[in-house]
Amino acid sequence: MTYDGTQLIHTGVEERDNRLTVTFPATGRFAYFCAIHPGMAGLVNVVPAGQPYTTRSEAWVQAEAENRAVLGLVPVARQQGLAGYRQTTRPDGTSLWEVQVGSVVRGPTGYLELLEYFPPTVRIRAGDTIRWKASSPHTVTFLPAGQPPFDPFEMPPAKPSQNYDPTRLYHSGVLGLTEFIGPDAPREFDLTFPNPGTFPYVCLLHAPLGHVGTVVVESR
Ligand SMILES: [Cu+2]
Repeated sequence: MTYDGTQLIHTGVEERDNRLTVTFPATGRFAYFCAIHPGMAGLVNVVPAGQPYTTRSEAWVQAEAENRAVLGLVPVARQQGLAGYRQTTRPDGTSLWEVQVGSVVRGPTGYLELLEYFPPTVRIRAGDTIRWKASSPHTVTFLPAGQPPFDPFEMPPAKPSQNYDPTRLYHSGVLGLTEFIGPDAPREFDLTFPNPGTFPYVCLLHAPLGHVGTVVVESR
């Protein structure tokens, strides 16, 4: 594939673990970006013959500076994520818990996202409801015993009942695809937990990176 700035090159989202090889026949500065992750952008600077490339040590120095800038945003992102954690008592005495999914902070050299549920473990009482809210791409997925993880872009959302039943699959679908679909993209998922127990769940996009959560339900 060659790119001179006049045509579209798009990997798509389904071709996972894929490789894209592009040849740049013309000099110039060519910007590219990830259509899913806001602020994830790159630039290819094609210099004329005879001009030096970016060396590995230059790239390293720049990356280190960007790392320092972005890691300084971690406390801000954590605070922002936990700011979305709320408990509301409903007329019947049960609680509605709001849990933010992921927390994005934009900085001068890019953006930082914490791939977490805020908080990762929620302790509630039987009859309470949790509402998860995502403004970036994540899932809330409760896999029944024996069901392996799957590609969340392939499987439609599943909510067989409002009351959580651990023998069934509950899957929000990919929430927060706002940059991709637009403002109408689904952002929320809620479930009621009628019975005590400990129920692990995962984000199918980021579970290998540690994006997992637990709901601990105590008797009322
Ligand atoms: Cu995630």
